[in-house]
Amino acid sequence: MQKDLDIFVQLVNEMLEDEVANPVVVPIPVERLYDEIDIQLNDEPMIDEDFVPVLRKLVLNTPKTASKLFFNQLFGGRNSKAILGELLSVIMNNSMYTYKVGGPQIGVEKAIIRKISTLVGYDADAAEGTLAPGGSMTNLMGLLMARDAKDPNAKTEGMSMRMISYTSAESHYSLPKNVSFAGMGRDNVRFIEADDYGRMKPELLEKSIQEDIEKGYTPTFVNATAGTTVLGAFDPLRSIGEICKKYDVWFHVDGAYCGSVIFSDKLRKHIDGSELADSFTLNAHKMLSTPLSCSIIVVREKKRLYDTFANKASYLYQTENDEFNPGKISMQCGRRNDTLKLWTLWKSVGTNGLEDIVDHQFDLAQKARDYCADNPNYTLYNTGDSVAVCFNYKDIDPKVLCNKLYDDAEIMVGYGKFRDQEFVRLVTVNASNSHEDLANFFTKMEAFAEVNNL
Ligand code: ABU
Repeated sequence: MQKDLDIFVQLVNEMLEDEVANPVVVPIPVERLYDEIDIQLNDEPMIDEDFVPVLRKLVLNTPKTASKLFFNQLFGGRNSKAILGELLSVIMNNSMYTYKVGGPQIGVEKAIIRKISTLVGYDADAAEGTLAPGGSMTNLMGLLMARDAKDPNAKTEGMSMRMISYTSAESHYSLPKNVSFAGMGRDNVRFIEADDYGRMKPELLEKSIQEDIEKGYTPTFVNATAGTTVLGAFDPLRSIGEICKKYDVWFHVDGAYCGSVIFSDKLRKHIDGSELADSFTLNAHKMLSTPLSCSIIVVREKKRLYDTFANKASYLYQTENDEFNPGKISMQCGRRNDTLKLWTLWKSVGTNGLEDIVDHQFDLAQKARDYCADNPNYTLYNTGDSVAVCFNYKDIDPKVLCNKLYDDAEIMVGYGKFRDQEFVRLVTVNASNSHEDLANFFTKMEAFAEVNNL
């Protein structure tokens, strides 16, 4: 073990050093990947003297998602206290189904679930929650509970009614996928038009629900988004929640991206009405800076989790207190410890520190938007509180710009689309970035466009 730990420390140090000198990796074309790095598996063992250089090459050629020039996806950065927890959870290697096997780690998870439930606006004694490997999965859990709440026989006898789900046209792709997994049929998803800011129009949601009722269908699940994937927009939760209550439809909030505004006094207004939600997800690996993955779902009534996910297994549940046997409310059997990294971070910075992390990202985005707004070479496509900055520079095709920045190992940033308009989507979720780092992004990108005659 010690020898491999030494290799680990050595490689991490090399990687961190390299990341400063080369913040963006030169991409290896896919067709050359297996020629450039000895990835393929062999029958014969490899001694460390041969193996470590291969491992080093693999590590150093992997995209650097924590560098100051990574703005490509909805995660990034590196928080050392969170990493400390993550590394310990790997070494301890508990599975989070029972108290017998997870011990105090289960208590850590439950403490986090209680606190998040309270911040969402739930009664923590009535609420419950768990984790799954990513927002798509926690959203699926919300959907499955909605299906079973509407028809408890669905899980034993299969579907006997046409259950309809509703989501904004700007929401994450997991919803239609999950609907098919749940046996509810992709054709039974209604994509509700969003307004000019990318927020679901509640009046169109209500109209769509009424139309389905008239057709004899069963409105079952409404997915509202706190932080849409491209624009980072917030659906109006209170209005949507009231409609759900009126028509007895499960109200889920996909806050995977920006649900972490629950920590911010200044920004919580964007999820006003969250307490009306039946279920609420948030990904700490997005705005809270933990390593992937840390996706949490909290549910207003704990019974809902048990109704859908409870299971029996005498070989597993060998202690009495099921409250501390979270396998009973999980989609998984073996489940890695995804909460310790959030706990080590939370303990060390306090709830106020998490608020600072969240606020800082919005602040970075606002400064970047101000820069674009003040510069005639830029066109901005989103305004207001959002950790996405959607813009075009001069009349450069955003696809061409982003792809060339990537190919030339300059900057990792992606593009997105709202309605028919395509643009660069700069995401400011790396909380260790400073205003200077954002300024550097623009300087570098402008110089690159100039030099390359874009
Ligand atoms: N849920 C992650 C979405 C990926 C992205 O747009 O960055």
